[in-house]
Amino acid sequence: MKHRKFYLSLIFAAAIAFVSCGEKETTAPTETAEPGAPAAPPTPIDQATVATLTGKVSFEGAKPRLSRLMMDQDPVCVQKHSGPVLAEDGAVNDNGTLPNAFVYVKSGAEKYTFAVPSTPAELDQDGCVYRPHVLGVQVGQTLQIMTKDPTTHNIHPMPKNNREWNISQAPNAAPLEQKFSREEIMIPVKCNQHPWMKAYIGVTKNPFFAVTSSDGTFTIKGLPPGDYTIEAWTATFGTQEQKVTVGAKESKTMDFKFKSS
Ligand SMILES: [Cu+2]
Repeated sequence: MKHRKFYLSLIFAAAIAFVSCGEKETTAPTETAEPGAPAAPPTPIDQATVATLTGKVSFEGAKPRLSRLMMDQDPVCVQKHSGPVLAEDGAVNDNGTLPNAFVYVKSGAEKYTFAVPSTPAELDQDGCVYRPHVLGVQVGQTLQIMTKDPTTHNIHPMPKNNREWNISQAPNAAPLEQKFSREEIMIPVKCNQHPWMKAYIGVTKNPFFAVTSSDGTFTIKGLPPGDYTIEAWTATFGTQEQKVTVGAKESKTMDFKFKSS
């Protein structure tokens, strides 16, 4: 009987050790654009003819109740905030518009090849939340991930169309640099250490995207004259698309209206 108890407790201890290990880290060598494929030169675009698209993403109906992010398991995260922190998915701005809508050219720009921006897109971790909550990068563009927190994060994008990876980042560690090789709307990002941490990355082949902020507006500049399908993506209220034709030097507006489901 004594032996049995001993073995049972051994199994129990092993199980605990297994669980506390959590998800294993996968190493992620930086991806280049398309493996083996030479990068095509960018299509020349006459900047004197480009158009601008601006608009607003609004919301109609009852605002969802936002859940509180429970950070208690890591006191360091709690200490960085002066009060409760609410989830960002489903948030509605005071003026009835939506923040964190990803508005982008879904089709119409395929005939162009665009230069990959030399400046990296940035994803920060501050107070154990991702900043920004929603961001866009171009295929092949460097995404730089920083931390301001005195705790270890484990950044874990969960793509369907790109390669999945997760990497730990200790306090004061140098920024991580990663690239995505295929377009994907949207890649959810979690943290394996802090289950409430959430972000979304839109990976596009063109530079025509914007994220709405506290006023719900967006601006997409530099559009060559032509026909486009524009999509507005939201984490909570679905997606909508609209078609637009822009002429040379034209400034057009396009508004999206989402409703409570
Ligand atoms: Cu974290």
